[in-house]
This record gives sequence, structure tokens and C-alpha cells, in this order.
Amino acid sequence: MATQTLTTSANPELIADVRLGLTMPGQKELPSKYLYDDVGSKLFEVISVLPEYGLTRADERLLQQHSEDIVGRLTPPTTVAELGSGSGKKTRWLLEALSRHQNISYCPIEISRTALNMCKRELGDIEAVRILGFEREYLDGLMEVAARRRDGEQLLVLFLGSTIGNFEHPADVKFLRQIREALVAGDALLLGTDLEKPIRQLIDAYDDPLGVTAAFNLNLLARINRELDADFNLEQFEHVARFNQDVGSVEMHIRSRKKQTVTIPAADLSVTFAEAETIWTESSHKYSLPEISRIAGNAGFRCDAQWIDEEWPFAENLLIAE
Ligand code: AVJ
Repeated sequence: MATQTLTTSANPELIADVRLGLTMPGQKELPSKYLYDDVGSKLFEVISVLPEYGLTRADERLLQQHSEDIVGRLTPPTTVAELGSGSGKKTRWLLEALSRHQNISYCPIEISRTALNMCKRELGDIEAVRILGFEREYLDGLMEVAARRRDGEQLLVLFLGSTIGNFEHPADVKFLRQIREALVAGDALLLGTDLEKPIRQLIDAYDDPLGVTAAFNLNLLARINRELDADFNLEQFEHVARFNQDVGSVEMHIRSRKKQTVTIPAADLSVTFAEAETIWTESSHKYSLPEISRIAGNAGFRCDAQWIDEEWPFAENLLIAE
């Protein structure tokens, strides 16, 4: 017989965001950051090796091929701060290139302790790199790293994997500006951005035939069941990926297969869904090259150099704070 474990200390921020998002008049929504609990993070790792999803491999290829070039444009001594440590795999190339020229500190900033530990294990063997993890929200962590900076030291902020694309415009510019405010002129931001590509290819990438992305998306409901004791019946919801032409983003939604009511006791909430009504769970923006220069400029950076993957259009952008 299945047993249910009730969580005694539910995350108050999750509760507040669930209440806000599921009682919105019109389009219901949930913040995409909640896709990444332990299950979701593992599912994303699987997504990143699917043949249909080329984004992560493009990011890794660019960093592997161009790390020396990228590092050559910096002005040492450099301290590296990474927003979202990920698995640490693609950061290795950069850290190895940097550490051929200098001793460096690497400060991964990550709200998940599991991810932080994984990254320390993955990168802990590189000589001349000192790892200092921050279990913080991105901007809080970045401000702390910036506060510890020594005179004459340059900060290199890594924001890879096109996570910037998950910020709905103009929130992307706002976030870049907040990064800029933590920096001083001459500091650098290496920003990974997924680029425009044919819609068919994008839909395959976000609605893969194995159903991994569907599981990744629906895990958000499973998580709310686990953590807030809700009773979402996952069989009565389905994953949807669509391209929103107006904004140039792939959107993930969760669609209710029928009219139904769900209760979420820890949020003291009961929510009714109409048949085919959706919860919007993520946008993933696909950038054009002029757009990248524009948002960088609006946030107080100039684009110093750009490396582009031809196989899966993706750009690494080296932005310098002005
Ligand atoms: C983590 C930002 C790279 O927007 O493509 C993958 C997450 N969502 N499949 C993206 C994601 C659905 C993702 N990034």
C-alpha cells in the first residue's frame, strides 16, 4: 500500500507563489524556478542529452572550443562568480583555461545545496582553483561575492545555458541591470543565449517524443502534491509546448484534460480548472543577434565579443560593464 508523507515545514515562498499564480484572473501561472527540485533537476539533466534538445550541447561546445579566446579578453586577476552552478561540466573548460594563467577563486551561487555539492565534487580537482560556494538567490549571492572583491580584481559573472531566456521581457533587461549594479566598470558577464530557429525544431525540443520534457513540466504538479499535500491527478493534466510568435518564446503550459477542482491544503486553497484551461509554467525566449546587443546596452553593458554555434544556433556573449 502506498503511504503518503506529509511535509511539516512547507516552503512559505512556494505557498505564496502557488496562491498568487493559481488565483490569477485569466491565465494561471507558476514560476519556472519551481521546476527544479531534486526530481526536476535530474529530469533536466536527461533533457540536456536528448537528440531533440541541442541547447546544452551547443553551450558546452562553444565553451570547450573558445575558452582560451574568452579568457584572453579578460584583465586578470579575475574572480569568477556563476549564477546557477549547474552540473559544473561546462564551467570546467573556462576554469582550466583561466587557471593556466593565474590562481582563481570560483564562486558558484545556487539555491540548491544538492547542486552546489555536485558542482564542488565535479570541479574540485582543478589545481589553482579555489571553490567558494554560496547557497543564495542569484543577486544576493552576487552582491556578497562583489563585496569580498579585492582592489584591482576583475569579476567575471557566468550566466550560461540561456537561463536569461526564462525571464519574460522586460524582466530580462531588469535582471541584467541588477547584475550590472553589483559590478564596477570593466567587470565582465559571459551570457549564454539560445538563438532563433525554425519553430518545428523548437517544438520537438520542448515536446520530445520520449516525454521527458512532459515529465519535467508535470513534476511541478507532483511537487505541489508532495510539498503542499495537494491532490492534482497527474493523469488529468497534460504537457503543452507552443511557440508564441508575438514575443519569440517557446512556452510550456500544463493543460487540464477536463473540468476539475484541486485542493491544496498547505496553501489553504481550492482551484477549479475549466476543460483545456492551462497553467503557464515557463517561457524560453529565442534571441536574435541585434536583440542581444540591445538588451545588453539597455542594461549598461557593451558586447565585447560573441561566439556562435552553427549546428544549434546559440551564442556566448562576452559583455563588459560600462
Ligand atoms: C534551463 C533555461 C536551458 O529554457 O530551455 C528545458 C529549461 N525547459 N526544457 C530552457 C528547459 C524545458 C531551459 N534552460
